Amino acid sequence: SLLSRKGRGILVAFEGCDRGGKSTQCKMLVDYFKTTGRDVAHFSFPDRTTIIGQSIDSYLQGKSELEDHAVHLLFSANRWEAVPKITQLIERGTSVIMDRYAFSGVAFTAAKKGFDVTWCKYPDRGLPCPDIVFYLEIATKDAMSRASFGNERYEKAEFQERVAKVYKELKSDDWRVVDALRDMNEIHEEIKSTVIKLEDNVKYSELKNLWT
Ligand code: FDM
Ligand code: MG
Repeated sequence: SLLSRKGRGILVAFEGCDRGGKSTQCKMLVDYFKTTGRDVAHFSFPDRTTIIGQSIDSYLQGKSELEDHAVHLLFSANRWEAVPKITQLIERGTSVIMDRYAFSGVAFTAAKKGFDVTWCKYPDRGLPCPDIVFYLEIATKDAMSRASFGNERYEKAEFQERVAKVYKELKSDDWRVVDALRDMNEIHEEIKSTVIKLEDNVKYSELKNLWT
């Protein structure tokens, strides 16, 4: 596809267990992009505003039950339905910062009994591949001492431990593991400098496809 003269936007994903500060760091990075005049868009998954997202939201709040494979596919479909928007933004030079992505999809489902990572990855195979993934690493005991988990499905210490184990299997060279226990401004500085270094390298390259 044609890349504009200013180059494409970069695709950044934030991942990790609950209470690692993903949303805070996402917001800080988006604000940094805005204040420096870069075009930027912010996505969070699940996107609870779509029809698919509403079923996911109801499931997460425990208001409805869904079969485990079926809900896995809904989470994936909720990403695929955003792909036309994401690719158009990237191609037109807007960077996209995502709070959770396919790695959450795999980590949270594969943490359930009877699921394997290979099966879990398949529906997300071919999605736009993030240029970089920031994994905010936090031990479950530290996450729990930050604030008690809420009432949503999956917000339990034992399950989060299992999720963390799957994330470890998913790590690749495009991941930066960030120690989430540090001061949020310090973490932001580290993320910012990593993104700045990366920017020029990816601007004129094609976006890759995930897990292909
Ligand atoms: N989650 C999130 C999944 O189980 N699969 C997915 O594909 C995604 C994107 O949904 F417990 C889980 C992770 C978390 C919950 O996420 C909602 P937020 O970040 O707490 O809204
Ligand atoms: Mg949550």
